[in-house]
Amino acid sequence: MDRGRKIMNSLPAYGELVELAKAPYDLTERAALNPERISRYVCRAAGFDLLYATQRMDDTVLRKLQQLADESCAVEQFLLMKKGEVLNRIEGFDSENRQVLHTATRDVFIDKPYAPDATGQAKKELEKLEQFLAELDDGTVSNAKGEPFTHLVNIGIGGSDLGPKAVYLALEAFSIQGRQVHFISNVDPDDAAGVLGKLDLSRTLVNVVSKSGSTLETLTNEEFVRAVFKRNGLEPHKHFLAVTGKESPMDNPQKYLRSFYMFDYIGGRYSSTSMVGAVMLGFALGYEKLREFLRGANTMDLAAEEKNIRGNPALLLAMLGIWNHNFLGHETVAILPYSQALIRFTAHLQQCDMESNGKSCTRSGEKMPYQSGPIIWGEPGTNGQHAFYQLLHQGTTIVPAEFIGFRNNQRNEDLIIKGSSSQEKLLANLLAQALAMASGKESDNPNRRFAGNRPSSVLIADRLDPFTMGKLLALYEAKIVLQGFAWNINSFDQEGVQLGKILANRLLDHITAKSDKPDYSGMADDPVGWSMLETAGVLSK
Ligand code: G6Q
Repeated sequence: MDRGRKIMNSLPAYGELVELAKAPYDLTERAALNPERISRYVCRAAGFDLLYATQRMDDTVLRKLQQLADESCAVEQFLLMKKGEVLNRIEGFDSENRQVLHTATRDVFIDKPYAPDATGQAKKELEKLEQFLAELDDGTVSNAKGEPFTHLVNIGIGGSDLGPKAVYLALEAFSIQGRQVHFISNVDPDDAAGVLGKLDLSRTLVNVVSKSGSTLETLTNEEFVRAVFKRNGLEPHKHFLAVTGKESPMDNPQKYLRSFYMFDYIGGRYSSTSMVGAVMLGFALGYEKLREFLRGANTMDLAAEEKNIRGNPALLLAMLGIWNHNFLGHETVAILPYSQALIRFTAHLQQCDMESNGKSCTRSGEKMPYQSGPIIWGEPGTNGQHAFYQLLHQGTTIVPAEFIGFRNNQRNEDLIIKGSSSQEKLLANLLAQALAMASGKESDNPNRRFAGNRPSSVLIADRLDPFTMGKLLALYEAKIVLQGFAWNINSFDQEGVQLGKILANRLLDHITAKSDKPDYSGMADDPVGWSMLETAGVLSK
């Protein structure tokens, strides 16, 4: 089988899309957004409605996007990924060289998982977690006074923080009464002190999460928090949990109340459904709701195998994103959830998308001849409406938007004020924004003129519960990797992050006088002008 790996602009559909992009569908024409168009361009799958009539496309563009997806074998490669193909590689160059199996962590409830070994390992960890959660519930595990643990502090950074935090906040409404999770990620001592200062430490678990077990911020914060526990007369090994890779420097069960593992083939930013997210989420929600969340992710992983772009929301979002970015030339994407619970979801996607697809070479090491990942940003609506939406409507830069909304609220508490509930107000605002961006508004007054033709998609589900959140997370993960396959890039490494880490460590060695001068080996001399910083006194206390 042709497994893709072709440069996207060499595919036949590419040139045709370039031509079509010269005159994209005009959403500002009278009746351009008619009921027929709106009902024609809805993708209904896995409990989501994805409305995309407000994109600048028509059937011809859609057919060509389908062709581009087919020619790049995006879905086939997604399936190969799930089955354990080594995809984390740049051919002919020194690079990572691994399977990419985050989907295996949620294949745990199906009879014939795609990657049985990886799913077997995930199951084992999940069983350990189920047991631990049961012991917390029945009091077998408790604090020194026999009281239950009520708080959990999660220490981790990047992929070991952003996804878990986004998912926890999304589902906090479903927490077991009396349990709360808190997060420390930055190596800023005020972050840690601020979080700890609010807690009864005697009833607090600390979950240290680091796949490598060697991340400076996380290890520093772990020591910091251990010192505070000791100062308060508490024994850290009776409060601290570890989630790490086997044989990492943190793989030392004596130091921890429990140790859980995640595996090499799960990338940090895709790790929310591994123990990285599961330990924290299981504590907060309980095992059954954790299962629902994983089941949701699995449901979307299956839906993302559909080859028809009209029936696969992840593929549709991916290809519409490519249309807007590569062909219509829009450089950023705003992800705008109309749900306060999704307050950190865009931040998580910022990492997942930009770290995955912010690449400049193809999987054969050639310089990218077209744009790879866009800049991702956004905030929940309606707050964003009172901040940056001015630019979305009238700015000189066009920003395609992805709106996310829910028909029902999470907490079953709402009030009709002036004829509508708050939830209805939220949804009405979301839809109004998408329509206004698309249609625009003519006026003789240039200051009141809205050019329109600002594309968006609207993703709607019934309610943000654990099952739906699992689906939403997996939908975006699949969108990101499908785009990466179409662009023919390695979406699973992050060399760009490593350089800064190395330099910071060398600089710290210098500051702590372990070396006379910063070590610039392998780099241009004094690449960031540290000697200048020193002369200017920036590095001294
Ligand atoms: C994600 C990245 C990165 C990583 C952090 C934390 O894909 O690899 O964000 O998650 O650097 O790494 P550790 O989990 O190893 O501490």
